[in-house]
Amino acid sequence: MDMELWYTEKQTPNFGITAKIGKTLHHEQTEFQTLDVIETKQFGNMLVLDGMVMTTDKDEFVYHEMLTHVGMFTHPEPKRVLVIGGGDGGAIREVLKHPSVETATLCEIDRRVIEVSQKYFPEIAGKLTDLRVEIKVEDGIKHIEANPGKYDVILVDSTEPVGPAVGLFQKPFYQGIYEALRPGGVMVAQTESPWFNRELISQVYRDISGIFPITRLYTASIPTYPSGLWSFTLGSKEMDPLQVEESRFTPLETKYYHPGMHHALFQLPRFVSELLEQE
Ligand code: AAT
Repeated sequence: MDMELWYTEKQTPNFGITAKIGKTLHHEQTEFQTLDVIETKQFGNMLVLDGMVMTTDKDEFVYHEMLTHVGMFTHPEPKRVLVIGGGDGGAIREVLKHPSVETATLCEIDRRVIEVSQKYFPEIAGKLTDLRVEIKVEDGIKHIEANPGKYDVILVDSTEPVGPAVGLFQKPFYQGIYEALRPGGVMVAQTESPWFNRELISQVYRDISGIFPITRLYTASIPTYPSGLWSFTLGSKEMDPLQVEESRFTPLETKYYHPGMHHALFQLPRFVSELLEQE
């Protein structure tokens, strides 16, 4: 008789997501976190850090495209781009689709995430060997401090605010990002679920609004992330993403993002936009 194996991520103390699984392809305790790669029947290979789903073969495109292209098209000519976290390489792959990019720097704290992704997620990590890519294995907070005025776009592709990622959700880090950006610079951070992380979204929006002249929030549907609805917060020094002209959008091969949705993204459902009302 076939044994049925299921994996559950307890996303909150009261709710979770369950997937039928095949083999566990990899398991280790790294210097920073537990790292698992599991075969799932529905979503292909799944990367799990500290018991939380980071990415899967089947739905990774939504997260990586949406983290990347909204900010990249908001900047008039992004040449130097930094991804903080994102050791699976998915955001870097999307960044490289923009012809203006000269260097795409990945700053990932855990070398093992990069190495294991290259082995089990070739479609996601495949572009990490591109000549424009520079890999720094270090803490994003330190990297930002050491590189003022260097980047055009900074994408924060971080784990949830636990362990080494706690500081990546705090105001001094966003101030550091502001300083690491050149004039006209744009940042985008993944900012968790509007269902389960309401205070965090409000707080991050308030913090980024206190630093950047333009702050915008948008969402995307990501089935394997908690609640399936995910938020991203964009901070911009000059350009409002709502003012991006049609002529700016060069055609890209994507599966979720397209220029026609760019302006509409900022029309939020009411239960999300109310998170952004500042007292
Ligand atoms: N696209 C991949 C999805 C991720 S991975 C987030 C990465 O951030 C991890 O590989 C982790 O090692 C790295 N990281 C954590 N803290 C730091 C830090 N201080 N500096 C640099 N890298 C860091 C994120 C998915 C988020 C949503 C999941 N529900």
